[in-house]
Amino acid sequence: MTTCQRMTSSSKRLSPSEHDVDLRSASVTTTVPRFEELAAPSHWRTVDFISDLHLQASEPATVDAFTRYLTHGSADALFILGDLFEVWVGDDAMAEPGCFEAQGCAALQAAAQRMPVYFMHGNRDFLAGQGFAQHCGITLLDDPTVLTFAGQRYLLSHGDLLCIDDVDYQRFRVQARSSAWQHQFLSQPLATRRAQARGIRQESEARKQSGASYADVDHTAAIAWLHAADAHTLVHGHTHKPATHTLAPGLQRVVLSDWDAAALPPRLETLRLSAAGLERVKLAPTYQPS
Ligand SMILES: [Mn+2]
Repeated sequence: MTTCQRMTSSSKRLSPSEHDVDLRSASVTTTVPRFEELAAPSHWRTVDFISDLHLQASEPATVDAFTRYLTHGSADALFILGDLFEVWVGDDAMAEPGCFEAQGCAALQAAAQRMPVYFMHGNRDFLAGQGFAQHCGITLLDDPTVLTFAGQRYLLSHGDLLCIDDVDYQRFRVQARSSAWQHQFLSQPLATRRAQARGIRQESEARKQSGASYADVDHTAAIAWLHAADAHTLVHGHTHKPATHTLAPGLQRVVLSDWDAAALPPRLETLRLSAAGLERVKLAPTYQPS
């Protein structure tokens, strides 16, 4: 069972029929999805990529680090490639005073006044909708998207769709992308949705404690995506295994770090794109528990 991975991504623009999983046979292919295209304006000198912050009430140090990063960050644009929030149970959640969603949104709102902020869904926050985006002043981004920057094409994804070995998860992903599933979930009272999310989180923690392994990005599928996108570099998160992999001559996969300000040493990192290419930038932990 892969419950923790099942709060999965949803782009309402893709219907299950366009997905690469056949529910009847559970066969998973490497069908390449459609790409959104985004051309960076020429005045962008630096672009930051982050993902997998998993903001939640029980991790105030990471919430604080995110707020500080947005306050002091110097990039010309920010791309959040999924799982900014540990869970998103509906856009109405951010209206609850003092909740972690409200804190995260306030930080995003302030940052969006200074630079464009793009948000791609992860498998945890796939229910973040247009209400959230409009409230924060940010732009939702399809998964995957090709970003053209300084004449190069970068393929951006959360990464869960490429973990094709986890068939149970991919099946759930198709289901959770459907408007019927989302309507049913969102029609429940907020407190019920929060309780369900807590239950899922507990199962997820139990699975992590048990040492269960998770599927990783499939290299054949990643290469197929890159060829189809006419791109040389795939940037993704989700797996929490930051590394740069050469997939084939001239093709690479760059994996973003997750964030945990309370870990020793802290994991606080952005991937910065400039005309010189991609560079990992460690962020200084500044949070002092009171
Ligand atoms: Mn994820």
